[in-house]
Amino acid sequence: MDAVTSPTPDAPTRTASALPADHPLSRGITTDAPLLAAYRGEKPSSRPVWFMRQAGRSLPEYRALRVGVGMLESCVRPELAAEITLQPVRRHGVDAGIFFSDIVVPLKLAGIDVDIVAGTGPVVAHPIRTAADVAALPELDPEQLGPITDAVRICVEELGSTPLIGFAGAPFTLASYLVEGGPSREHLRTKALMHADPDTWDALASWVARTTATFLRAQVLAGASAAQLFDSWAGGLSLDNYTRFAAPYSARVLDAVADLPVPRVHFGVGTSELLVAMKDAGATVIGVDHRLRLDTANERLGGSTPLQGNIDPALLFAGDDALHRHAAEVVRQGESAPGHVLNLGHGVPPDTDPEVLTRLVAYLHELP
Ligand code: 1CP
Repeated sequence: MDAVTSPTPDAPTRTASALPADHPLSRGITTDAPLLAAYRGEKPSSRPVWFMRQAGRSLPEYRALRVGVGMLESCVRPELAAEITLQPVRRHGVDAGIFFSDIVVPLKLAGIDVDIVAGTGPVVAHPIRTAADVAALPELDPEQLGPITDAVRICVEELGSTPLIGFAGAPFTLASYLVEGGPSREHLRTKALMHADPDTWDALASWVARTTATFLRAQVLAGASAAQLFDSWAGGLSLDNYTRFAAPYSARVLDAVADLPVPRVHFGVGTSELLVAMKDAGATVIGVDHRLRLDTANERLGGSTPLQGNIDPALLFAGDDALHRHAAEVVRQGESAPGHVLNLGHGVPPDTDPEVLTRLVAYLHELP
């Protein structure tokens, strides 16, 4: 194999030929950003940090913009979605923007009757539970993603050398909302469907994989410099069930951007036993939640995969001394991996004091 033209999964190529000429990576604007260097397993010029759910309710400027505007409505107004994406970058000085949208946005744009209900999360009007329900699902046409690609273009123009991370929800997590009809703790109906009617599960997970892959690829082509797949609820599956019913469909989504020279980050909650399978699905970076030490995660992954994570979000409420001590320990454990991007073990809780986050970023940037 020719090492230049055939990148290994751990080392995305730095050539940007598969991207449009005006993409930040084609223009070399974000190529050497600390985030991307760490994602490639190289030594970054400074320690990169960003936070999952850094945009949103912890920021008063977000709450002000959202007055009278529904969550999904805000995602399809390009100027608004771009402004919300930029708010935490300006305020905290983080090393990446995460595109402001939601994992259910491509479902909504495809024509599914889904809404995000304040205080609850995504709610699906007509849950998808039978072969007939699945057969009636509408195909997403990339043309329907105009508001998304417009918003991404505004974001990358404003972000300059700070990379934008595009994202999508993984098929298992998204299918769980479709089958359950809303947020669920145990995903009982979803897991029952897999075993009771594997053909219908295959058709549903295949539809979700196509739809969410279209959403992810559109963001990367429009200017995102990295892609993250969120399989938030995969930790509810055993390794056997994950490998059989979830990983093949996540692999299709990651494969949909594998020809593009962007890192592919794969994250889930409670996925300590699934990390190797999540990497084998085609990820180049693994996001680790706060339940597993990063040095242990690195060992499980064979020491060849850059990691992202995993400050416990609860420590954001423990005072700066305890938080910074914990963060320094996470940094130390992350040093075992070929590359490390600081993040939380899950999203920023809505009632977090944003100044705690700003001080945490400054502390991490100053740490020797
Ligand atoms: O800064 C950012 O990260 C903003 C972009 C973003 C992302 C990456 C949002 C905006 N949502 C997501 C991903 C997302 N959405 C995930 C994966 C990440 C995770 O595990 O946190 C999931 C599971 C969802 C589904 C969802 N949307 C929930 C969870 C519900 C549950 O099942 O517990 C919720 C509460 C939402 C609404 C939502 N999405 C985003 C925001 C800012 C909000 C809150 C809406 C509001 O302001 O009222």
